[in-house]
Amino acid sequence: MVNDVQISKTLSYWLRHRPDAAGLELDAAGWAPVEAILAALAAEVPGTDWDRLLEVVELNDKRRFEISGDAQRIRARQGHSVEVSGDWPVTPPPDRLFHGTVERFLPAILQDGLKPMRRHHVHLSGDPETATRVGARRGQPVVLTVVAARLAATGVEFRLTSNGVWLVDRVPPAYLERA
Ligand code: HQG
Repeated sequence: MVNDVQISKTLSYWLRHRPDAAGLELDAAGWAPVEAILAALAAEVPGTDWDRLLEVVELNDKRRFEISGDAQRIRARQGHSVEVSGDWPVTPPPDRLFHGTVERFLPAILQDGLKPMRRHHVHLSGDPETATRVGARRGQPVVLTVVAARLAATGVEFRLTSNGVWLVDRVPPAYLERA
């Protein structure tokens, strides 16, 4: 039996990185037709239907996916490597935001700042606990504080997704402190 996490990973892969792998095309804002996703999922995981998809989307630990109001379309809320025009609102950040990483990346980060790497944006968390969990995906977590309000005052745009992730193009080293 394929579990929800496996289905979620498959959806992330298609909706963030490789829509072509499922024969899908995303629109400019990252939406794919639910019908096409269901057809692709059913080919991968026999028996996956609308109810199962809804369960995976609704029970998802990080609310990674969003279904449109008319239930016709689905998209990943963030994390894309394919070109999508994020339409999250520019939002004034709090004084401080947090980024979880690991020690081995620190020399490069302190020299070049935080870069989006393979994604579209640098992902920041609103609290250090969440950032700790993000860093822990790669090893012993290290949490960096981003002096966000001061960076925003220089004209850098911060966007807030509907599941509470802060997105920014990059963070220069002068705006980073070790938490
Ligand atoms: C690091 C997951 C060297 C950065 C998580 C990170 C999050 C640099 C890695 C979301 C660097 C990129 C995002 C530089 C940044 N030199 N390394 N200049 N700048 N890095 O996965 O923030 O489960 O793209 O510290 O929970 O780890 O996918 O970003 O370690 O919310 O929904 O390069 O992804 O959510 O890694 O994670 P990622 P992230 P999901």
